[in-house]
Amino acid sequence: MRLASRALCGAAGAAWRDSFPLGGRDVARWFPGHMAKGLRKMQSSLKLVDCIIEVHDARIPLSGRNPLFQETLGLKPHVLVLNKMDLADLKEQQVIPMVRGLVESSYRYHRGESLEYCAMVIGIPNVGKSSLINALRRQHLRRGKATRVGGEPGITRAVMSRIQVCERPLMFLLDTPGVLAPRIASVEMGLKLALCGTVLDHLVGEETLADYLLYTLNRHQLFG
Ligand SMILES: Nc1nc2c(ncn2[C@@H]2O[C@H](COP(=O)(O)OP(=O)(O)OP(=O)(O)O)[C@@H](O)[C@H]2O)c(=O)[nH]1
Ligand SMILES: [Mg+2]
Repeated sequence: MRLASRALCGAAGAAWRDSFPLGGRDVARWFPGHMAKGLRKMQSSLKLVDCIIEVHDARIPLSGRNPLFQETLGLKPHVLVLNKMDLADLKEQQVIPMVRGLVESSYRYHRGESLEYCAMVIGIPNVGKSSLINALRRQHLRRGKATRVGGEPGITRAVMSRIQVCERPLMFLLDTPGVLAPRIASVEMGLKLALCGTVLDHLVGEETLADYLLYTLNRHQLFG
């Protein structure tokens, strides 16, 4: 009710809040065991791959970066994918040629002789890593789902065995669990992450989250 009355009050011409009161709030830590374990396994799987595909939610290109990835997995060539751009046509996506070009122009360590390409798909939770793998497989191989997808964070819980996504060039992808930074840098960042479904709502508080969404929509004059 409080939210609805604020929206109505705005529609009648009252001033919008130009800042969101964050004082005294804190974001609970959310770095469950499967993330720490997943990250260790991702590090030890680096020797199996030529390239890293880092998937982002296009709505939070800055808040959605996890600095841990650069520190721990930064050695290999990197492709950044901005996912959830629903207006983008999948047929236009260039992930496979880009990975191929990047691998061919990079040093491949002990994998120099290998004729196949392998990349690890990483990112924070729920940004669409597994969906991307299934979509590439469907597009290039016309084959069905190979990894589980779901609407809440934490669906993929461990580094999976490699999944073929293309025949020419022969390419495999490793799906991995979404990994957040162990400490979310600010409450506002936590709110953005939660609104995009990458952290659980209760960590920032459902009411605060709803209020922040309303504040953001009002600021952008999105009254629909
Ligand atoms: N609107 C929209 N939703 C998407 C897109 N890609 C994935 N999703 C949805 O986002 C949710 C998460 O997708 P997943 O592929 O499971 O995400 P993930 O990154 O593998 O998640 P974790 O395994 O939990 O880390 C699902 O509900 C998907 O249907 C997209 O391009 N647009
Ligand atoms: Mg997944």
